[in-house]
Amino acid sequence: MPNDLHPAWLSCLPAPVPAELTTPAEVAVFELRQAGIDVEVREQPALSREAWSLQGNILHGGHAGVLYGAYELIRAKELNRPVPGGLCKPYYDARMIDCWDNMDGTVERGYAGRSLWFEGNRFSYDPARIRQLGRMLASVGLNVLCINNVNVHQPAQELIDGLLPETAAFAALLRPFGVRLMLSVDFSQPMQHGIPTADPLDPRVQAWWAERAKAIWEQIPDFYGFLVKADSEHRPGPFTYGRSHAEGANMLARAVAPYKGFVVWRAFVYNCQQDWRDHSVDRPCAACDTYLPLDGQFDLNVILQVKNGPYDFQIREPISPTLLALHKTCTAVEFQLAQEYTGHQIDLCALAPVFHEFFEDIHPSGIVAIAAVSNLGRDWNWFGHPFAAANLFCFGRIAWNPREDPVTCIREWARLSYPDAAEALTGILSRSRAVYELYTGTLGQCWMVNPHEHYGPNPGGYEFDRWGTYHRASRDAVGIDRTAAGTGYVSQYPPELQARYGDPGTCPDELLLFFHRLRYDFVMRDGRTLIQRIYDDHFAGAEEAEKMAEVLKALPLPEPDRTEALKRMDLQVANAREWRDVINTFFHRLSGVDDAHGRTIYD
Ligand code: GCV
Repeated sequence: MPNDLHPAWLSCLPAPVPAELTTPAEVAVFELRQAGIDVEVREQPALSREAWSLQGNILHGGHAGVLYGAYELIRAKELNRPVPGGLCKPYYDARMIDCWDNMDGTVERGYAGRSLWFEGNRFSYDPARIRQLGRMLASVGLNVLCINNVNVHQPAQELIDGLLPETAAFAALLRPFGVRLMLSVDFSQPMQHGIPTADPLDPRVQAWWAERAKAIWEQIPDFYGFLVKADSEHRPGPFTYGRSHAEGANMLARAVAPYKGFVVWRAFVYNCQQDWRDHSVDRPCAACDTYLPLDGQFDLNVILQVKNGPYDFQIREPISPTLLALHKTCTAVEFQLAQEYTGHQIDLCALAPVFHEFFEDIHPSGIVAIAAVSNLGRDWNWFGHPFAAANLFCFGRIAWNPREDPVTCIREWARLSYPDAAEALTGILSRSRAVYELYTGTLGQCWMVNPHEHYGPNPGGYEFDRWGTYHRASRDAVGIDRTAAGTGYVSQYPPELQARYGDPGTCPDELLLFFHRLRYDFVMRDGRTLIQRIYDDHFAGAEEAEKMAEVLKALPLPEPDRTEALKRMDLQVANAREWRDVINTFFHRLSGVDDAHGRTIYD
């Protein structure tokens, strides 16, 4: 395939970065030269590692800053816009991509083919493609890559053990791009080495991790640290030993502290064995209930990584209250670029508005780092859908500067990638999340999706299951009452948000059924009844998807991207119709209320 090694937004840099370049400064010089930009690169140890500034025709920068500056200069030239003045530096020190790659070559929730670096339970990759990946990440300012699934399956434990030399060789490929390696670790790993426990307070366990950390940093001096999914969806963790997550995380943090390493500890902890009959347990409450009592107990090199919303990457969720409630803990927000619940990289769903909305509800300084689950894979175009590349691009731009405008980011990506179709594509992509939301989960309804696979409609799919993900639709009403009179979830928010969300009169329409259980005859702000709004939104979403397909067909896109995009668009249109008809029929059968406009609802 023509694009094989090239992400479209870097097509102005046709030559691959040569293997003999080993530092960001060398890569910066090479990239500027091939872009025809006559600027001298001067690395300045006095500047912070990632900062840069352009003074006259000298690009000054810290160790990786010179490379970030070079890519910004190249973008400015391509987009015909000025280079930002003054000192430029990222808002967050850690801008991470978490890959859920398994060593057998599969990718959990991966929609872009198999793993880029694992196959047959070992490392297996084309070094040129990994260098290209490093370039792609650096070009949008991303600087940490976790290469293995948070669900650590054998033999991924070997990455910090028997396979450490191979892991180190892989890390070396990313180093010239300022990208640091992170690994997911299994909390119970010492038990595979003759230690009968993984209790974090046991000195043998502590010594085992300390020895591993020493071995890792000896071979990978810029290693970032460990990512940990503990006591979550059956993964081992400190709860087994009656220990808290602060005790578990701090044990690892102390092992990595001598090397200035970090422990990124995921807060995705909830009861995944819930009884659907039990209305007293409300899954979105779980993270705050677990971590608020521990606020202030985590070591400074522990970063508690919290998903952006309290559930699990649904098309629309309120900001996670955990991120607003913790004031003495370092936190990171985790987004998902892999489109698990947002269309599997078949349906268009540009996520930049999701990142942007998040920062409307939290001051960026409330968290210390930012992460996203990868949408990359071995497919010829890296992302399955050629336009899914926009999600990595925009994530990088917003991770660098959380105040970046989402449409500007999308437009930049479109202009760099498909200059002849840029404006129309910007229009389509900027609307795509809203359209996906209309035909799938409008008004904050979550989880009406096919179980396990998470593509396509199934309103009963999770309703009588153990995952704590219910809509509880009945003959008269739908949604969960999460006010003080209901599950009380809303009280986890600061007062201003409690007031906004707690009253159906002020709660944004997009979150209405997330916070409230409402009758179908509830009258919305726009005068329509709730049931009519559900019908209207699903009809509108499917119709917009059809219109998007028409616009797309007319765009002058290069091949093979055009064929791939149109093929996926056809699937999206079919998916949107399916969602429209299944959801509308579901509610019509329950409520018995006809559509006010007499459109077809299949009973
Ligand atoms: C890696 C969801 C996904 C799982 C994922 C989990 C997580 O439940 O469906 O595949 O596991 O989130 O974030 O840990």
